[in-house]
Amino acid sequence: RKLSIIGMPMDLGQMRRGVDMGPSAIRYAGIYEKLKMLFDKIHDMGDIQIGRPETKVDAESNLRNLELVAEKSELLAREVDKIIETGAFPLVLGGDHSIAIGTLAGVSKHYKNLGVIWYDAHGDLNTAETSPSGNIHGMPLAVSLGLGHELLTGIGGFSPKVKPENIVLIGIRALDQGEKDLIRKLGIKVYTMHEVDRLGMTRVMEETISHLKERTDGVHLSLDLDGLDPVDAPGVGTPVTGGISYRESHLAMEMLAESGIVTSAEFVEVNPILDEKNKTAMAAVALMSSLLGDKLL
Ligand code: DIR
Ligand code: MN
Ligand code: MN
Ligand code: MN
Repeated sequence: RKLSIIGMPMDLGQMRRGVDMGPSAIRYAGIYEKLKMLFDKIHDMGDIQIGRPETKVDAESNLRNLELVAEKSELLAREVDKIIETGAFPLVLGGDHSIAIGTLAGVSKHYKNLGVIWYDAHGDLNTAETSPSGNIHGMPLAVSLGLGHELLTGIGGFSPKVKPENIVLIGIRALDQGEKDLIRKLGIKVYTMHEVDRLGMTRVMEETISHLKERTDGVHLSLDLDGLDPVDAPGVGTPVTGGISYRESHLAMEMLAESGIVTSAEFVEVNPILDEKNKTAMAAVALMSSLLGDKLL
């Protein structure tokens, strides 16, 4: 079993600087030491080069940093694609959640029916038309469904990357009106915090796993640290109270590990500038190790 880690230090999908330091913060939190006993081989491929581009708002679409996000996502897609071709499990470190556009473009070409678990406070289902912010990190799941600016949906040379029935959202507690409409229209499976409270994480994950097992040939986990409660993950750009606890998140990761369905993952929105002593990156590393099979006994 092989693991390849790749950092995507991109903060262009939203307005708060510092999330570009996410990959460094996660490495500093001991990712290599925590994961090395779980794999025969770990290859840290380093970071995609983002540079220090100036923020530009696309005049026509009102999208912030559209061209840059598209260009850098194409680079990530290619690297993720290559990782899968070497037979390794790709683990992508963000960066804001716009990086999922590139990750999913790279992953999706290897599966006929890719499943996606979107673990997040937000739906990330906006398009330029519905977005209240113009921030691309609120759009990657819509883009992967083939909805949005063609510079983004066209990354990797094909679209869509995922079908609506193969998506499960977990931890949702902040949706814009356009996102609600889209969820209803496409019938996307969503476990909001209401369902997490009501059913408990065990049942949420049992249902998620059996739903995806039936219909997919690979599953990508896209975990936004703001899915967790800000008490457990304070270092994120858009915290929302009333989130999933650290313990519930561990349980979710352990159940995914047991199921064996997850074939790629990314951990995004870690912003060490906004954090308390790197707590959020440490939570990310702990969750990754549970996801990838770490057990106490
Ligand atoms: C909001 C916030 N829905 C937007 N999205 C965030 O800007 O589209 N996603 N924070 O993680
Ligand atoms: Mn390939
Ligand atoms: Mn997100
Ligand atoms: Mn979020």
